[in-house]
Amino acid sequence: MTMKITRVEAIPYAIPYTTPLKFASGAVHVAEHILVRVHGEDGLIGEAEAPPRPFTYGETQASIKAVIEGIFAPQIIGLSIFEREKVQARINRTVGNPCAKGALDIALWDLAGKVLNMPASALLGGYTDRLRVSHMLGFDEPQKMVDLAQEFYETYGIRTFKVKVGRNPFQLDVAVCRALRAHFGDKIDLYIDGNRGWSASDSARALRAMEDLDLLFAEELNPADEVMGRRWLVGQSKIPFCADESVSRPAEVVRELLDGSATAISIKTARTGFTQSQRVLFLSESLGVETYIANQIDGQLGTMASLVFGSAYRATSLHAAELSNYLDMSDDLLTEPLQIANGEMVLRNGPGLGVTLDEEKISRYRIDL
Ligand code: MUC
Ligand code: MG
Repeated sequence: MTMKITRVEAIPYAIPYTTPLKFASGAVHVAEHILVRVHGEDGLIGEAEAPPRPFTYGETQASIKAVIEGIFAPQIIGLSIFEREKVQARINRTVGNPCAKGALDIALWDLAGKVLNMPASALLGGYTDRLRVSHMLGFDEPQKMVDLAQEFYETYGIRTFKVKVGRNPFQLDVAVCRALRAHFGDKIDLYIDGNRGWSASDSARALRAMEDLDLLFAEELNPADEVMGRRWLVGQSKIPFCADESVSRPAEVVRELLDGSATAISIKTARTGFTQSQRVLFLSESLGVETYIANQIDGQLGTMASLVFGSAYRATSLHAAELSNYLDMSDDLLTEPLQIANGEMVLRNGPGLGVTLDEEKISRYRIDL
């Protein structure tokens, strides 16, 4: 079947957060994202969301729009929507730009699903229809973070929390984790994410100070570029040490694992789309390395993409997935908002990603760059 890509749009929009997320490498107050729309020749449109993370990958709303419209679109218009590997070969001649590439790829999968009238989850792997949800808790005072966790525990049934750490001195973060464990006992699972905020030595001390808190994972506590310090730290960690922003493509996964700089891998569809996320997943799974679906502070469209990919495979269904931080936003673009109940999010049955966007909301939040 041929079905040509006829047009690619990159639409910037801005939606404020009601609860801004603060973490060691930055803070997010407004979702300044790009809606990517890939048009097929039959009039169907594939859609995906690119959340720029300037402080992580160096992409901005303006750079994503520019690279999609100016560099990628001219190279892929005219290809069949099913020639995903050709699309990958062409866009990966350009290094970097993970979120621009990720959204383009997800929009193509969404379009393929719409053309075939099949859910993208079934095209990917069709393992299950739901994932347990993990919520990310941004920086605050210990009691406020406990109160917020309690609210998500009661309202949505969420039982897994990723605690942002990486502050200096590290004792404040240790106090937060201790307060959460004291409040919930063994009713919740906890893991931590440092966003490169600590040194190797502080990370080691913090992990020792939290040894009794039964943490599931420690994520990116110090920078992977501190090569020897990172390897030293990972070598002594008693829990899997997860690489996140240091693994924005499969080759980086290989380097970190071979180097002893990570023992678990976070998968974010926002930065590796579906096609490169498959490579990251299959590589990790084949090596016996655990993965979990993480959050790039996605809106609802990006969150649905994470659910579609994560639920399609057994390995990514084993751990709770970070699918809830869209709840911190004041509004979103979907006609029917996502739902979390009993700590789970369930797939929609429609073709592609299974969601539809509200044109009125797109016009309301659209901005000119
Ligand atoms: C995370 O896991 O690091 C913070 C920055 C970013 O790019 O994603 C978030 C969450
Ligand atoms: Mg992280």
